[in-house]
Amino acid sequence: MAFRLLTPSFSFHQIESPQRPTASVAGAPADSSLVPRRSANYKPSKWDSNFVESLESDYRGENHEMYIEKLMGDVKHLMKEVVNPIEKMELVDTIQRLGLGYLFNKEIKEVLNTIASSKPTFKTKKDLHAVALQFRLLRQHGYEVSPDAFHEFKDEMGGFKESLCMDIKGMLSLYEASHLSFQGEVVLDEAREFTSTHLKAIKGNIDLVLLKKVRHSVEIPLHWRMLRLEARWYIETYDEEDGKNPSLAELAKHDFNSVQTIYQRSLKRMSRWWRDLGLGERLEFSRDRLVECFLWATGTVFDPQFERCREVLTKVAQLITTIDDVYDVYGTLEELELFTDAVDRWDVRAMKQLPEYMKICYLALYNTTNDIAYEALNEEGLDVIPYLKKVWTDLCKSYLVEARWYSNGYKPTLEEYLENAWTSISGTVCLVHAYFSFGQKMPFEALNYSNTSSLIKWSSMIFRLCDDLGTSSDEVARGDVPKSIQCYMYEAGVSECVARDHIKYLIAEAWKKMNECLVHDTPLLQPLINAGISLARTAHCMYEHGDGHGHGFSNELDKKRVSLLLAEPFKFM
Ligand code: 0FV
Ligand code: MN
Ligand code: MN
Ligand code: MN
Ligand code: MN
Repeated sequence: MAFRLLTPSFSFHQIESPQRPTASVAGAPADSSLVPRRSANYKPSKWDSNFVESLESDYRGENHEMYIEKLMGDVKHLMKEVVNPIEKMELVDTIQRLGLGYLFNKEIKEVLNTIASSKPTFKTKKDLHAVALQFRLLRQHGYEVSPDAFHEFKDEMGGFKESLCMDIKGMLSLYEASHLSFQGEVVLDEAREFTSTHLKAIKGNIDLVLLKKVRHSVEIPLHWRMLRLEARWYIETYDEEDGKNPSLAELAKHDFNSVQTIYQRSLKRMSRWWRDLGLGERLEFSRDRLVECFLWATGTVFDPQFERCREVLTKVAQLITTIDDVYDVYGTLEELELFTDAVDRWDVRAMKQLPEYMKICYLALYNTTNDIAYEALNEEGLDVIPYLKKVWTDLCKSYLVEARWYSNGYKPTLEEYLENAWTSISGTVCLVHAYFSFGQKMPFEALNYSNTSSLIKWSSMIFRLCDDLGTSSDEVARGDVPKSIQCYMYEAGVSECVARDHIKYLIAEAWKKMNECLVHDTPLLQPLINAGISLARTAHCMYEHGDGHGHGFSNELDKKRVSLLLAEPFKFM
């Protein structure tokens, strides 16, 4: 594994006045207005800060909380009442899809323990939906479970039985289950191929709600979907189902609204933070994407109780966005060398060596990071500065590698590109900051566990590959290093279309490696594992219709999604 967060050295504390010949001799260019610079023509933010800061929801107060408590009691009762194992699993699945899983952790665990320890009956062994649902739920929750049961559904020739095509519910379950595969689980690769072909071919004349679910899933499978948006969609879909449970439907809407209130409160704070910082206005060439960054943060860590973590992620994502533009759009190579060196020194005196526009950027980074570290020290007694400094330094060094490649016209191989690009996408910066912001005292050494570093690496890889699919056309047109698609086109001599398919294949392979991280016996790391998976899911969502981040949701569909998530509560008659 190439990635290791080694215990950082404390050398920067000891060195009082480091000798940095490049920095002190070169200094800032005399007149930076004479330097030719690229432009990305980024549009201003789509979200007016007055609008954002005026968001106000009525869903708060004691009565509302008491009503939620009562509905929760109904649902717990329901979970006890249901005895049929298939119905039990369906109930768990529904609760999770409605976005309510976090309220019933204990009850869900009990159900899954029962399911995991009971032997399948003859009847359930033949029920594709039951077998697939059981596999998906158990694997998602980290139980050891084998996909061998799916061989039951094959014919003598070794393929899946054609008669399964009649069982659309079963096929849909198998399709969703196949996305939880590990490397080498061939039966699940075959299952994915088989089900997606048949599900895509469905024309209609089936139950309308089922058809809606099929269309939704073949677009993006459940396992790859950003949870909060999925909850919003599913709450609406569940309402149309014949067999819905009214208490569950009601609870889902009320809970969604109450979580939305928490998000709004945070978003307003973040909007003020960003406005007060004034960095977006000062650096006109850079993307002002605070609301989008908040969406990234919400996608990555959605649990209402992790408010601090979401706010840290929002700040970090906006700083990443700004600094990425410094490297990709505005900065000259000489300036970027200086900035990278300054971050590596992590010393406020390093500002002296920077041009004006970089000074403000550097100090914003330095102060914000130190504030985040202050909170971890104050709340959990953890000195996290060496870790935060390390991830920022690694990020800037990987940005610099790309800037040098661009400046030399160098075309890396796909492998060489990805070895750097999984760092330059910033997933490590996000996840390490998240790790120290869950409000628990997290052990430093756990960042080096092979499971943790693998999770961070493959989550970042998916993030990078999705980003390249969504953003590289504009980047290459503007002037940038070849991204994964272009690297593969040169290397394999294929068309863009073929290269894109190859990148999609790499995304699916990366998911397998990340799924392997689900099985672990360190409950303390569960929030980080959830965040890693959710970051990858959010990347799928942000780049589904192109560059959702850079273009700031100019697409109406994307814009509507933000509004549903952050601004529009469910209404009641
Ligand atoms: C960089 O986009 C950017 F702003 C990202 C990755 C979003 C920030 C969100 C989080 C950190 C969660 P761009 O496509 O310019 O990135 P590259 O690396 O391709 O320059
Ligand atoms: Mn779509
Ligand atoms: Mn960029
Ligand atoms: Mn970049
Ligand atoms: Mn990009």
